[in-house]
Amino acid sequence: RAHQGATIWLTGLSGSGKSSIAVELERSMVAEGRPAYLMDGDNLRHGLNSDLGFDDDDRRENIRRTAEVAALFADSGSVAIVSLISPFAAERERAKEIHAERGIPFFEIFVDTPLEVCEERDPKGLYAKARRGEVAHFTGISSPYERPAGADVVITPGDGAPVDVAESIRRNLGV
Ligand code: GGZ
Repeated sequence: RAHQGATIWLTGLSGSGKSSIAVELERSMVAEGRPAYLMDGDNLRHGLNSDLGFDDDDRRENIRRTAEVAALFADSGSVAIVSLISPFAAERERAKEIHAERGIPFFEIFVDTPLEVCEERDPKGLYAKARRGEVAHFTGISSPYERPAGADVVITPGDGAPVDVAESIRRNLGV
């Protein structure tokens, strides 16, 4: 194949900024003629995963399906960019294994934005709703987020604008 595929998996809280970074990663690669495709949790939940909610079992299934689809894209030579809260360490580990079993490079990016910052941003008002008890199982409020221990890259709010973070991730990973 002309291109070696890979999966870049961004994990972090709602409002952490992972989607903004993911968009810049995709834009930057496509601008160079590198096949790249963004899979965003929020969007996948309108189609492929429209039957899933936010309890633990549904999140596990959400992560599993997305990992399988990402591996297919990556196997075709594309860079699959996944932006999913993916709060459970075991399922992120499984996503990594699915790729390893098929010899596909897999990179985990932890967008480590503190809960207080995400809640302050609250772009969709979901944290406020969760605090009022109007959204069940909200990550960071009423549902756990297990922080990754061995991420390939960790991003914190001081690291700069998404466009710059995306470039530094690409340099760092050599993709
Ligand atoms: C977390 C929720 C919830 C609950 C709706 N908990 O910031 P957003 O709005 O645009 O993206 C979030 C998205 C999370 O879906 P994921 O598929 O990434 O989650 S997971 O990997 O845990 O399966 C958020 C919105 O959906 N949202 N309800 N209860 N986020």
